[in-house]
Amino acid sequence: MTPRLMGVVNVTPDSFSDGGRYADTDAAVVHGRRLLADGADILDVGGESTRPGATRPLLEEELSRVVPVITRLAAEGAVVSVDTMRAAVARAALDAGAALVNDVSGGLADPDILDVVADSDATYVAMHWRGHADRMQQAASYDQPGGVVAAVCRELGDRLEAIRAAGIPDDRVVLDPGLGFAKTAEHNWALVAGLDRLAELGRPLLVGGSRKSFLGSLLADAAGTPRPVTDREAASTALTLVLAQRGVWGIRVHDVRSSRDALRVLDRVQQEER
Ligand code: PMM
Repeated sequence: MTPRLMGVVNVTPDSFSDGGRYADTDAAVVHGRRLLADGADILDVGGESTRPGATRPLLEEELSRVVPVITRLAAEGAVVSVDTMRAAVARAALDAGAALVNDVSGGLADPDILDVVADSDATYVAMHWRGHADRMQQAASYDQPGGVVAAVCRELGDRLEAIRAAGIPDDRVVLDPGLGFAKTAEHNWALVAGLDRLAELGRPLLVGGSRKSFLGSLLADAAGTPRPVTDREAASTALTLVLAQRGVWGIRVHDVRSSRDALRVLDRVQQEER
């Protein structure tokens, strides 16, 4: 099956790839419409930057960034996801029309978020996470047998238990390995190669690798300077194709158009094979 494309609408002044570009409501709504026209299935609206070292916005700030954008895009018929770790933001976003809660902490940052989702009919995306952005890179060590893939399976399995205990049915849960979150480039590649192991948890997978720094370091120049974030699109699109061939449920991307084109090419070849 063709994976869903989740287009990123960051309403933040400081996200690593597009921070500040869509920081006001109107600009974010226009950007969301553009992503829909480009072929997004879901719009992921976020008001907190999670790039390494970022500081957290106040609750009120986060609410005022995301709620008006979600209200408008959902009213226009878009399937909207809220990218938040806070229960109060999830609740307000669901009231504003969001259909998914994308929690990069998998319920660890604010456990009440699980009750909010349980009380709704929203889909819950639980990402693998080991701590807030100001300290996550210190947590990037996976020394147990099986390395990063085994650790992420184990830790996401624990989250799944907590999610079930909160009363969220399995058919509303999607898991995400959390590329770049408490992970080095090596860890990210191991996880992409090890997605089959994660799929054994029995839930669909969402993966977000678009424009992340492991692509920048892969494409570093001869002097070792990483490829800047503005020039990682072809690699991001290639990653979309790899992920689609591995059967993921969804792919979170910034440039929906190039990923949609790639998926159409893949789909056309697969039609021929059927
Ligand atoms: N990555 C970012 C933010 N939210 N959500 C999920 N489910 N998975 C991800 O990999 C993910 C995410 C960070 O990237 P951004 O700053 O470009 O939004």
